[in-house]
Amino acid sequence: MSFTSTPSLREQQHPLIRQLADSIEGVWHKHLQLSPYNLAVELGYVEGRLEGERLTIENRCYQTPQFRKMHLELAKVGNMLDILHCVMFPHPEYDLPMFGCDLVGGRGQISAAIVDLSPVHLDRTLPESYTIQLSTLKALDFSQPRELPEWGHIFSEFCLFVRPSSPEEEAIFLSRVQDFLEVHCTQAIAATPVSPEQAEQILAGQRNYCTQQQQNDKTRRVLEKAFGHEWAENYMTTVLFDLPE
Ligand code: BLA
Repeated sequence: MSFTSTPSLREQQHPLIRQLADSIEGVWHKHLQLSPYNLAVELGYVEGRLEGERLTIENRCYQTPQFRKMHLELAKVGNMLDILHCVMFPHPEYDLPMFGCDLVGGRGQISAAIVDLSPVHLDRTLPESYTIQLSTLKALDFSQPRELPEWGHIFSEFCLFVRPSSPEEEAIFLSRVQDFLEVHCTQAIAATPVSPEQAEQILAGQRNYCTQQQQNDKTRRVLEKAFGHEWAENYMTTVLFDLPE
């Protein structure tokens, strides 16, 4: 008999989502000092119904000395839609960008794969140490790049947004996410706190990032259809893209 709680949803997801979830947690465990971050209990595991299909959401959340909240979410709508959503929210006392990753797929095909380290400076630049390291990564050439929506101006010049069209492209995407996380985690553990004035500006940058992400109608529509308008609004502003008090 096994007493470990198996991540039930993970096994049922598209292989790229499963690999990415394992890989994200692997890099986190390798570099960071993780403690649990408690979401409201009723939001850890959620079920609703969407067009006759069951929508299941499974959340994992951690915190570390550098990150206020590190959120990894897997969601599944029947056999139609598999979703991975991940955001790392730094404490505003550190000059660190927002790591974000979203994968959306259905029926064996990932339609949207996006990863970025997004700036929180008012002038939309990343810390110089990030720009230097990210610039050394080799340029990638995907056969189906995707266009960012209007609110996508929050993303950096290093943002990758594609529809991976082969197992090779899926592997390249996975590997780029790992590269971003390696850069991010090693930068984060070396970071020192900024002045209160700078922290205030970083908080404003994080607020802008979250406000723009909340404009994603595609996410909102899925959640609204399954759980209703009010629930979706609450979930988007308190779980997916919340801010510190
Ligand atoms: C797109 N997000 C989408 C799509 C769906 C969702 C259905 C459309 C897929 C497609 O166009 O092929 C749904 N995403 C969800 C749901 C959740 C989710 C329901 O995370 C959570 C329960 N989104 C993020 C993060 C980023 C992000 C962190 O959560 C980026 C770092 C980006 N998702 C993102 C973008 C699109 C998208 C840019 C395309 C939006 C568009 O084309 O309008």
